[in-house]
Amino acid sequence: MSGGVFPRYCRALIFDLDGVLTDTAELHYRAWKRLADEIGVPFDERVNLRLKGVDRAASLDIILERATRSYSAEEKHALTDRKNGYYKSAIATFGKENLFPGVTELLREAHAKGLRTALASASRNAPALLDRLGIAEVFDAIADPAQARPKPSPDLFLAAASALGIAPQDCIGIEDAAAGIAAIKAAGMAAIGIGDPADLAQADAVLPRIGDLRLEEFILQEH
Ligand code: B16
Ligand code: MG
Repeated sequence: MSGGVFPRYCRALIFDLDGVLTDTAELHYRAWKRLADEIGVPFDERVNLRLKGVDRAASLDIILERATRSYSAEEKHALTDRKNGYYKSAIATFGKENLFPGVTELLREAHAKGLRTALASASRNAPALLDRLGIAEVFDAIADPAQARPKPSPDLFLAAASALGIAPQDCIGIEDAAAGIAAIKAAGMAAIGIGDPADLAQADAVLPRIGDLRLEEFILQEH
């Protein structure tokens, strides 16, 4: 455990969804890529890194930075709807088997250790996705992205901690996106990044996969 950064007695884990619990980050990318190709705007994995954890409207604005013309609010609305349709078709067949390896065990172990768990996803599709993944009942709280400023604002993580009734400094946030790690740090929590340390420099620890997370390395029990 890295001294001083992680809470001495952690009480809650606050999870991002896309890219942390399941591989929808790739499906968001493919849906945006399809849309960008259709409207002739260059878009690649590098630009996509900036979209991770960022809400739908702001993601489109980032993609349209490379457009050769401007788009009206109505056109943008139609484009985000189109992308969301592609994304929803992609997750229509999702089930428990789409959870990343180790997620079920991690959530079970967290509860066995007396930790509370919450979700801080920017995705409006999160509740439907949790249902499909069979873990909707597992979370003690789910922050509502409609009531929060988008990441890197701390709002989603603060709302999750507040719904749990736990102080932010007693929580650990888990994220795959640079914007999400920034949100966790802005909320005053310790941050575990999932992915490449080069992309998640602000995280307090980075693991390649959620299945590599060993709670005992971060959590001390009170007795
Ligand atoms: P939706 P997370 C985020 O989810 C995704 O990382 C991001 O790519 C997506 O644009 C955003 O949700 C909004 O999703 O279009 O479904 O509302 O990583 O915060 O769980
Ligand atoms: Mg994510």
